[in-house]
Amino acid sequence: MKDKNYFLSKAQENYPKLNFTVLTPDVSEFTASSGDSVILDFGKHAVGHFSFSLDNVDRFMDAPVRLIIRFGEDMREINDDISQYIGNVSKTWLQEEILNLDYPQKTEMPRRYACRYIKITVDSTNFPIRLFDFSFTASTSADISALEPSDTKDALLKKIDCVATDTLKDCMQTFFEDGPKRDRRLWIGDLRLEALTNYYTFKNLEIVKRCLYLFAAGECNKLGFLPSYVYETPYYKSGEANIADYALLYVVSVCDYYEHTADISVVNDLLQICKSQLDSFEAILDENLIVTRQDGWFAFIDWCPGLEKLTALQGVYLYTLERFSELLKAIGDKDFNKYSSLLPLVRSACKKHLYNESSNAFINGLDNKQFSVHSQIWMILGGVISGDEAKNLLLSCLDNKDAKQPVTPYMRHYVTEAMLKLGMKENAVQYLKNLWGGMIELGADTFWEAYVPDDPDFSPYYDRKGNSLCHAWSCTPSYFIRKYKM
Ligand code: RAM
Repeated sequence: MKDKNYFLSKAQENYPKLNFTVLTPDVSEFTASSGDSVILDFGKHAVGHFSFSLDNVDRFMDAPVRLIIRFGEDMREINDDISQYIGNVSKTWLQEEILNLDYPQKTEMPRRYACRYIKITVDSTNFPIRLFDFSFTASTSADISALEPSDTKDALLKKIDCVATDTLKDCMQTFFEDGPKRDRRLWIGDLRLEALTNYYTFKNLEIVKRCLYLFAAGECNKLGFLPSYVYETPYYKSGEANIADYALLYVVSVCDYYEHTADISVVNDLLQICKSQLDSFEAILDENLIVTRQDGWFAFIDWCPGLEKLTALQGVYLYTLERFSELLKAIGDKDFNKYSSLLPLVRSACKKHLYNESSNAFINGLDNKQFSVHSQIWMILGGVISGDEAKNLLLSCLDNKDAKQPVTPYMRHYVTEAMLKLGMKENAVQYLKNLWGGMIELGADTFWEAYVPDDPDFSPYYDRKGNSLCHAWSCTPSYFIRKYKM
């Protein structure tokens, strides 16, 4: 019987091995009195555990020493005044500890951090102290020795590929985390893009299987959609959101997995769940085959403020239907016709009800007449329009200052994919260079959760300090560069 316990046991069978590397910083020791501070630079972003030693200098320390230890994914996080934090994600994600050390000792900090820099401030000590033996034990389930360099001849793309694989490596722990600083959770949208990139880089199939099974064990909401995220630690827990686009992208993730492995046993285990995701979506279409608005956090698409999402969501549905039909065909499933016959019907419904002939764009009442890149891209990916008509629309919406624009590398992944689908490889290369290259120009060692070129402080959470600077869904340039031989 394929129940929660079965899926969890399959997830456990595929528990990945973690690889550890010990990193040392640029500074080897530091002598300090109250008020002094030092910044350690480990030379690259890493995820793991920090240890150091404390000793007296001349006189026995006489009283406890109080240290403030700040971990920063970049230098801005080291220098930020976190007392001013106003974000809507918990301030406990900001990585800072106060340690009171009673005696000279070696300290192995128990919590895991994501950082390149560590700032140690000696808040209080009676006599000068010596800090030394700094060490950071980094972990990842990626096997670096399995990573072949990309073939690209382009220097910037090469650099982007390295930063992208570093991003993926640091998000690959005992499952695909969305961000090792925050939320350290398994989300479907992130899983899909991490798995895709992993097929072309570290090729760790166990972790993909594990993540697919972890979702299979989750609790669906009353509409029938899978949880959008799950917790794995300290025990398994199904997440509280059930976003429809993520539920659909779970199905796509299973299709991707089969495409890359031809592993029918996993597909057989997950097929019924995939079908039920599409059936649940079909159940919320209106008589014209267009999705109806539902309560709560129903669609994600992107963190763009004020975004209307239903047209884009409808595109995700088509995209999934197409991929799922291909899978069913490949495995000779009896329900192939049931799903594939919907494709042309839903596509023509979209053209009829969601496309505005006078503006040559998907601007419609469903989304309060909002013009967004998101709607156009997902309608293209859903196959509602194609050829020159689609190319012109894609270029014009990206160029239009009045159109809602993507704010995450997640949505920009799908913009890039749409370009490649339309054969616009040159545009795709330029797009990767501008957007991901833009983060590198600003000093990124790993790619960020959100990036708006004109507004480097942009945060979906109202305070940049809450953003994750090593975010799974931003790792896909390596997928594009390697798959499309850029
Ligand atoms: C945030 C994270 C995660 C994403 C969800 C929708 O909490 O950035 O990566 O998948 O939002």
